[in-house]
Amino acid sequence: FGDGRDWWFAHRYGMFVHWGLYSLHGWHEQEQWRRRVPRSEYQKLQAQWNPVKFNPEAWLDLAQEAGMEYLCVTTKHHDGFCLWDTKLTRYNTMNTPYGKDIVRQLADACHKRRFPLCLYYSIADWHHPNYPNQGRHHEIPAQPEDSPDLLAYTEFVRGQVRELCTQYGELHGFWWDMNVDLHRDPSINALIRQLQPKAVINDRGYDDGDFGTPERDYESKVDFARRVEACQSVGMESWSWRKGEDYYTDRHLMRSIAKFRARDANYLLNVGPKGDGTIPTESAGIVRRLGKWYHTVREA
Ligand code: FUL
Repeated sequence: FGDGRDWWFAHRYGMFVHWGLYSLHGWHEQEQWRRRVPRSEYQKLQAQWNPVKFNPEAWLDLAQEAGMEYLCVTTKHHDGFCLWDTKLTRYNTMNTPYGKDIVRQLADACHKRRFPLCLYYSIADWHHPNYPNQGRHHEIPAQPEDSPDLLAYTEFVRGQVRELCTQYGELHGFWWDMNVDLHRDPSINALIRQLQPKAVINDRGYDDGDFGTPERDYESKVDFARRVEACQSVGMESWSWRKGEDYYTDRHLMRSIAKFRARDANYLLNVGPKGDGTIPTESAGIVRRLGKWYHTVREA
């Protein structure tokens, strides 16, 4: 890049975290859609959100012990629930028994140890009345109370981007997910670039961004002509914590990380904390064991 975003080339391995209301049930981050849970039902989880054991230092200790060099965390997944003190919807962590801003705590902890923080943000939104849900793949059919309006929704996204890029200090990345039918609006990434010059931006937003994002095991289809950050979860079924999850073997994940590393690509390995805020023992174990191996690879 030749600018503030160059940190990314020296930090090849990061921790991805999927965490939100869905973590309370421990089934899947797309529970609302996959199980066709009515919105009125799903949003009741907000009243149960109380991750009293959440400790950002513990997450970062694990990441650093494992040789990971940046963090990327879901600020809002497809369910629309926001993990920060947003003024643009009441569907956020402040209006819960917990009542505290998760992004604030993570940002403070990251800044204290100069650990790069990237924010994941889903454009698909199963809660916001203006999101043009049409029952497409990964979409809930519009509800009677909705008023689908792509432009109004885009302004909501812009407002949230502004909050995230102005209230939490320095960000190192913005990780979009699920753009709306390739709705193009390069002004949104331009806003991020203006407010957060170190932030790398992925390709799932309103323009092509800085890098491609192959996920899971699709290495063969990857376009290495452009910059790449692969992502993979420790669990085979879900990105968020799942009871009874089948975890990949260490060997499988090592092979995957090594493949991308050999192509000078970045790699995000994902864990899903439980509803109480702790990272499950199985996932933490995988991350730690891979870390022992990764340290030797990095130094080689
Ligand atoms: C996908 C999402 O639909 C999954 O839930 C997950 O967040 C993955 C990283 O990206 O597009």
